[in-house]
Amino acid sequence: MKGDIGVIGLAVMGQNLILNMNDHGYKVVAHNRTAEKVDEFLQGPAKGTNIVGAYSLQELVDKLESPRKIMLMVRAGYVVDSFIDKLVPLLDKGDIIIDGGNTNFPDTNRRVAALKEKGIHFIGSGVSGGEEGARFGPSIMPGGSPEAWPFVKPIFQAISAKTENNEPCCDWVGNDGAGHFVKMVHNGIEYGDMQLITEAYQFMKDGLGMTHDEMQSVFIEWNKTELNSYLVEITSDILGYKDTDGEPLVEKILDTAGQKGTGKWTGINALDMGIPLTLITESVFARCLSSLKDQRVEAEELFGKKKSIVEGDKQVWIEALRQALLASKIISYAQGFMLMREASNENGWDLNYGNVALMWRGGCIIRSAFLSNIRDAYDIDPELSFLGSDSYFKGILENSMSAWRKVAAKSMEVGIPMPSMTSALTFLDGYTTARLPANLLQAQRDYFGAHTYERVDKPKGEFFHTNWTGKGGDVSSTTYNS
Ligand code: NBP
Repeated sequence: MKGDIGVIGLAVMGQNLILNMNDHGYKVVAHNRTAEKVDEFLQGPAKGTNIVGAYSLQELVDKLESPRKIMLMVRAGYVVDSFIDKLVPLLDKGDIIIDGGNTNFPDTNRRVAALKEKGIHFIGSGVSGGEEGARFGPSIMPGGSPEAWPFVKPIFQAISAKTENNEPCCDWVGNDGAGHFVKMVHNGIEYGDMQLITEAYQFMKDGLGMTHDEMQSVFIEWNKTELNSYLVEITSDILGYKDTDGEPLVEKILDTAGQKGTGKWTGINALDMGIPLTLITESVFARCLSSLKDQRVEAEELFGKKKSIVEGDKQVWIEALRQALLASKIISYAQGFMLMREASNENGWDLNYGNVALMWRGGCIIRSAFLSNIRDAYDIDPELSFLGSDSYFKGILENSMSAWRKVAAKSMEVGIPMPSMTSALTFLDGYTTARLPANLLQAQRDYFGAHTYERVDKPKGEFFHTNWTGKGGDVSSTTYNS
């Protein structure tokens, strides 16, 4: 009997996905560049299963049922291209290559188009949930050649995470690189969620002087509210974890954050598309700032250590902080969905935002109860342009407003950096202000560069230039927006 699917790449994600597919009754053929890893896998975790090995790409291709489905779980970038180049001459028209790595979506756009010319279908799929997700149910976000989806759908939906209503956290996202785009935004939102939690932690620790056990209890309680999520849950575990000397391990970890690029890509795409994705971008910058450790140590000596003490009723502050975190999180998701909406319009992807929320509901790092409410919001209005306008989320934003302002103002007053929570509030203030000071900005642009402006008392699209000093000429610059 031939194999149902081939998987190339036997690192943590590949191995666990293969075992997951095997659990669901699929016969998987496993290949890896370094052949010894095939043997190690077959004699180790795959022992006693139906999984078979292939020591060359030709052997892999020969062992698969037509149309062949070959999934790459390898390092993103040139490694994916090199496998595609080697596979194509061995494949038949109608065969399917799937890239399940963290690929930047323009690469997927390019590969879908190039392989289409050769009659090969290509799927670029986000896979989230890390090792455990891959093994027992990840969130899977596939996009690319729609013709390929019916062949891959049963396998992907079987191995994916399921919601409490047993819905698979995997559905077709859209053409071209849509799946990888949505996965990128997922990772950007993950950056935002993590940063928001760390800001709450610093406010509690430095501002309220709370112990780790107290903070752990707060996160345990918060996990029983609208904030219920995987990241809040693991934060409570982390805060309670003691090193061998009985002290909290988290305080022994160097405060320099790493990043692999997906948050940065999200920010870059937001800038390219002109979407004010402030919270996620601040979260990326917060990681950049954290990495300037030596400079920060010197600067603290230079400016003096801040006494960031927050006076007042601790319980009142903790509840204010919870509300500020929840409201900021709504803004982060609202911005992320604004970005996906713009990308969908620009690329003709026709994204289903309710389905995206459903795919993130289980299996992935940002899984949370909150995503069910996002799905409901898009069920009510599939064209919702701002998540905060949905009645459920609008209610939370309005109810949290006073506490959120209190936390933001106090953090500024005592010098606790909270870039994500404060920028989220600033965004909402801007978004809900009908008249912003951009009129003055347009005047400045016209003053120094004859960039022209539109008038509130004339139709949009009519441009004016003023000779502000009486010295300049009447020639204006060309009107365009980048
Ligand atoms: P890695 O990203 O560490 O990739 C390891 C695989 O890539 C191995 O099979 C390795 O073969 C192969 N490889 C490399 Br590295 N360089 C190669 C080359 N020049 N030629 C051929 N093969 C090469 O594995 P992973 O952590 O399992 O992740 C797989 C994909 O899934 C990545 O795109 C990753 O970003 C994504 N992802 C990872 C996670 C996670 O939690 N780790 C979560 C979600 C998505 P070798 O054994 O011969 O060196």
